[in-house]
Amino acid sequence: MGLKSDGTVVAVGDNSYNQLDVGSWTGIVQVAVGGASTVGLKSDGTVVAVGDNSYNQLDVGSWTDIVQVAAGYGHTVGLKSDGTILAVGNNEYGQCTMSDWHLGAVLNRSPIANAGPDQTVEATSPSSASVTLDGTASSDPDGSITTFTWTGDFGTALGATPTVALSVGTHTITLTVTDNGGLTGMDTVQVTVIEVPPIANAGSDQTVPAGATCAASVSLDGTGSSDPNAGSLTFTWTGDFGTASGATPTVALSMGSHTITLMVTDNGGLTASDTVIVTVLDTTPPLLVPPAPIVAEQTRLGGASVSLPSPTASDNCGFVAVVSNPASDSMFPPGTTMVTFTATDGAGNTATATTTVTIQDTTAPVLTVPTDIIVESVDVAGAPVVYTVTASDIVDGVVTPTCSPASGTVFPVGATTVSCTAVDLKGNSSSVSFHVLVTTNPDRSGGAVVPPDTGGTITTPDGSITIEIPPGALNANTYISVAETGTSYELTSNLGNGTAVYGITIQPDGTVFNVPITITFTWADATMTERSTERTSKSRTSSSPRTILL
Ligand SMILES: [Ca+2]
Ligand SMILES: [Ca+2]
Ligand SMILES: [Ca+2]
Ligand SMILES: [Ca+2]
Repeated sequence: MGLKSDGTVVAVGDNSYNQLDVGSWTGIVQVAVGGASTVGLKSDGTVVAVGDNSYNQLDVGSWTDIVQVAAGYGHTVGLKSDGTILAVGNNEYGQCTMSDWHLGAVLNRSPIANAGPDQTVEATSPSSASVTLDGTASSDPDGSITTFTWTGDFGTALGATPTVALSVGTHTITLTVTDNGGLTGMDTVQVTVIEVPPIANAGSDQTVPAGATCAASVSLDGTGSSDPNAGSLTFTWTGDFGTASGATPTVALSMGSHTITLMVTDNGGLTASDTVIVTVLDTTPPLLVPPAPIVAEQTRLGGASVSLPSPTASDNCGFVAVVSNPASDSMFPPGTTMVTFTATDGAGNTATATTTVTIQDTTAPVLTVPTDIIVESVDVAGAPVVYTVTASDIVDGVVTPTCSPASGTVFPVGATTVSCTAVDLKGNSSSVSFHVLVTTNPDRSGGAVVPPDTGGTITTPDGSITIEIPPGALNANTYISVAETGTSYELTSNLGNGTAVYGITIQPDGTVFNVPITITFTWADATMTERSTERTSKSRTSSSPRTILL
């Protein structure tokens, strides 16, 4: 018969009375072997027995508080904790009669261990917790507990309330108490240490200005995150920029509002999340370069309409709209007008720049003068000549010109240059001249220069004209004559028909002109001298034809 430390019993040998049927026993603290029986004392003070029961020596089922058992050939004896004796079985020899036994000493009873209730605690440091165990509910029924011994995966601790370090997880801890009599009691307690999740803090919402490319480089801040049990943290940021790691990453964000999520993970694998909103705003005004100052010529009394060149405008975020005041193609008054350009970007940022429009009048009046005037005078002193000269200015309208000699003046015989000048209100002036040729009767010698070096026009209201080409030009006898036929004038010359000489276009001989006729000289180097003239009329034949020496 053998009692194992785990409270079970093994047996070998004669089993004719089933005295070895102890395989199912547990919790046994003592065994006794009788003649053909086996008795076991359980830790709870009860007794079990198997084998020969012919003397009722197995009738121990009602026994309690037994602290020791013994077995004889046909009887079983039990010692109770109070010192009295129980006995069953063969009493042929009075071996079961022990009711008057008086035991002088009470046996020591085992202490009862109490390791406290199971507990679950949060980790107080990375992956572990300091846990206080409590064995103060242990007791000894007849003495005192002298030692508390706790054992577990942490090792061994002593005392009623030791503090031990336990890792995250579930631990079974055994308390063994020993009383002053050296007996022991055992109990177990389960302590579970749980990881504490971290606390995420993605930082304060922030607004940042967009940069030159309409984006911003933004620093995120997760340093406000923590782990209550001081675990290490890893940081993962996600948003429309992608993902970033670390407590304070820098990410590139486009213009607009971005919601970014921070997830922190502690060393125990627990996570927590927080979000932060980052808004990227365009705060940069457009770049505006105005056109150079504009100078335009006045086109009417009120000024001029001016089409303004566009300024150069750009913005970091692309869009920009430009307006001007006054608008392009407005009527600008004479003088200098400030023009203000305003550029506005998509975010409403504005920039202004100015230029000037100056309307000026630098255009002189235009003079209208008569063609050269030929007047025949019966007075060798000359003749009064009346002419009309007008002038107008784009801006000022009609301008009164001044001419010298003035209209109505007596012009001397010969050619006189009349110079006319018109000045507008801005002082712009223009001058034009023309000629007045006063001729006299044919008896007068000498001649007038009409006009020198420029050619000219002679209008003969009537009469005949002979034009001779001077020596050195062609020959001394070169001439062109226009003879009155009575009803008109006929051209004759010795130059042949259709010949052009120094710009004179000669008509064929016999060409008949209707009066009046005009002969035009156009070559530049000719000097036309009227050698002699005679007043003629359609009513009579000229006896002294007018001759012009070229
Ligand atoms: Ca005790
Ligand atoms: Ca933690
Ligand atoms: Ca902008
Ligand atoms: Ca003018």
